[in-house]
Amino acid sequence: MSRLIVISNRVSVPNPMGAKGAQGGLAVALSAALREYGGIWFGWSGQETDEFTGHLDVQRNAGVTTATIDLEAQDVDEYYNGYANRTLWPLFHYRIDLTEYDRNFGEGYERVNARFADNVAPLIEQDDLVWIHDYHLLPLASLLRQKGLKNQIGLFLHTPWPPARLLVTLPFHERLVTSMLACDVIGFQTEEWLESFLHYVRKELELPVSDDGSIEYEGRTVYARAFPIGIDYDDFVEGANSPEATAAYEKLRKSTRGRKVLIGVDRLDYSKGLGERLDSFGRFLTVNPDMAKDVVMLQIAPPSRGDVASYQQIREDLERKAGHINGAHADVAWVPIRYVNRGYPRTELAGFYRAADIGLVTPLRDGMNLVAKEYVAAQNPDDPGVLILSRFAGAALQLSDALLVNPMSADEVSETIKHAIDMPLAERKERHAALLASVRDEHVGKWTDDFIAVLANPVSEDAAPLEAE
Ligand code: ADQ
Repeated sequence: MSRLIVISNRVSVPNPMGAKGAQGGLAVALSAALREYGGIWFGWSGQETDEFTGHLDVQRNAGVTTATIDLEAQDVDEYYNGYANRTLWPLFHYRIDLTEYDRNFGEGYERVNARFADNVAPLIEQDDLVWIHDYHLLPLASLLRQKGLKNQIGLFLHTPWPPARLLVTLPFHERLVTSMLACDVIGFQTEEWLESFLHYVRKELELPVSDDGSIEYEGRTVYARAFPIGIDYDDFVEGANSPEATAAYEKLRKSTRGRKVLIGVDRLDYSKGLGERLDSFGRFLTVNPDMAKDVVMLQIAPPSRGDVASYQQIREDLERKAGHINGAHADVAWVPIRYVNRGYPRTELAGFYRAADIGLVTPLRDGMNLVAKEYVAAQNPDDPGVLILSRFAGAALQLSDALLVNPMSADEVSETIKHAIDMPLAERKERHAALLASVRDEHVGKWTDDFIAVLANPVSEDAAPLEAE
């Protein structure tokens, strides 16, 4: 059997003690695949070094081998904070207003991808399957090919793929996308992002794309497909029933004193629609003064990418907005928004989800969104909460039994909150049962298996052909 080489910007080292909940669902699933196939997980350590040496820190923990490199401060600035998070991330989330085009970022991105290629290539053996992750490493496959690698190489993009009209604002966009075609398999979260990618390939690169999503390029076939990611369902449900989750559940229920609880859980990122969400809740309070004091919103938003100015800005904006709404509506015994800037262990988070009557997941654009799936998995099936989900999250394609909303419309979201509060138990149970079946069946272990199966044999009959436009 082939080994598996996973390459991603950061590497999640499994806890040697095998502590539950220490890794997120994606990391757990990739670790499980690495245990099954053997192989290595390669990436950046997260550490900086004065001078890049390519020194590999190789570790083996809980049956998984990881190999990491340190990067120079300039690399981190130009590649990670720069091209990845100030150019590609906003562009891929349709925010050309926030996208920065700086030639140094582009050079840093190519330099670090070349450093990845130089240092991972010697670790790759003849029959290994190579699985590259995300927007940080789009050109890596082509750099590995330049070194003579003939292995099967797959790339999975966790973000959306933007419409061609936006992507063409990126200098050297053809070169970037063409470099991705050095892969054998390119995976997207949903059919929507896949179609968008294929449209770009047809229109801008003028390459033939067949009905099954395969692209002919330089005498090779590149196979593009959607692989919707899921959560580690069994593990999450187990966590939701743990004593830690029960304690968190009780803490939140007790402190909210029988009020309806709305919950939002997101990395502090402009793509998550946090400002629009607070505005929508503010609108709800204004339009429904009779109900206002019977609801509380808990927004958990741990800071991320704090070195990037747009993230510092959104943090300030949200603090101001939450303060403003609370100032306008609170009284001595009740504050409508609890706004918390920290992370919680997964079990505790599961208890909070379960205690919440409404899950508010309203990103402006999201590759998939796992919080929506976690909220569904954490509910009590006999008395489940209601999921309000942005139609612009990839997850909306699978979770169509949620209350789907346009997160840009405060009126629509406010009305939907009222609808969710009034929803009878029978309808809540019916919707939840349908959502739960999808979350349970499309779990993250299935996602790794599906991707690896197609990577190992892209043209097999199992590789369900898809409809292209
Ligand atoms: P993210 O943008 O990070 O992921 P998401 O899919 O929602 O978004 O995953 C966030 C994860 O972080 C969830 O597992 C959530 O529980 C956890 N988390 C958030 N806040 C937390 C807190 N306060 N404490 C602890 N944990 C917290 C990217 C893409 C998504 C895609 C995923 C996976 O942007 O679209 O779904 O990758 O492919």
